[in-house]
Amino acid sequence: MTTTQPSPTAAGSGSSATEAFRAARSTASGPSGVAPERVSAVLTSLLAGIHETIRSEEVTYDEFQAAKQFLIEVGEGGEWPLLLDVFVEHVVEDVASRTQSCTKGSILGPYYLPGQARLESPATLPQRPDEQGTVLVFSGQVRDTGGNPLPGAEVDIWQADEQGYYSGFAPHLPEGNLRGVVVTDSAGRFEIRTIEPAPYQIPTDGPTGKMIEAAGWHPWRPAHLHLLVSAPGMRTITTQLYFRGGEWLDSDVATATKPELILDPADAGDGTHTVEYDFVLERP
Ligand code: MBD
Ligand code: FE
Repeated sequence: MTTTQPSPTAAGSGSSATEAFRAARSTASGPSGVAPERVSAVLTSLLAGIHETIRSEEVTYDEFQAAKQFLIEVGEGGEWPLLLDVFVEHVVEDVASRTQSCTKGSILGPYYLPGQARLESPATLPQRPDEQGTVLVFSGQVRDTGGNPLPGAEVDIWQADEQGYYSGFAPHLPEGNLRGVVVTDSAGRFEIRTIEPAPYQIPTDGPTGKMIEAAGWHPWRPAHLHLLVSAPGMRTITTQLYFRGGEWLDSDVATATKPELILDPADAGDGTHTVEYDFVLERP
């Protein structure tokens, strides 16, 4: 790949995700404490899995110390959100989705930033005057499980640009670029004008990237749009949408694709792509 832009350094992306996570966490109204029985049950099971791996793989002292060094570097590099979201979150989402009958979900990932520009539909996502990439007009409707449209629903969308970089996590991009909260109209409909993102590469110069390379894996996610779709009284959907025929669709490093979440944009005849996708929200 030839590019005139700086490469996605670990310092510019993965580590900023630690600050974003801390900021979100400090305002979250999560559980204040977890019962000791629960802590004990989960920890016992987690440790049993690690112990069993050491026995079955006959892990050596050298390998144990290398693992310790790696974990220290993940923390120092601020890459815990990146590492956990790429390799663990998809299973948490899978378990959470067992009780859902709304539009399929996917992982949140490390690059969500709250408080973006609120835009009436039809909307154009904030972008640079010379934003590169195929124009995509993404429209649809937000409904409840009874088929009733949800006016005033929020479609919070964020995505990488045509080089695979996220604003807020790549120093050369303006704040809020390709991020926005689009509000559905009186018919529950939204229309969002944006560009098609590029696939995302995990920064190769940080501990997560180095681990992937050491294992001989690839560091790519297929091109995707991130979405949080919400309405008063409804369960918020966290999901992602992908593109038919896109590279890495069948080998996402984050294991976060689902067949129901693949868009198939059509050419409008002028090089612009259009696509429709509807969201169904359910009550909590
Ligand atoms: C991403 O863009 C992403 O969506 C996830 C889940 C992990 C790393 C980068
Ligand atoms: Fe992403």
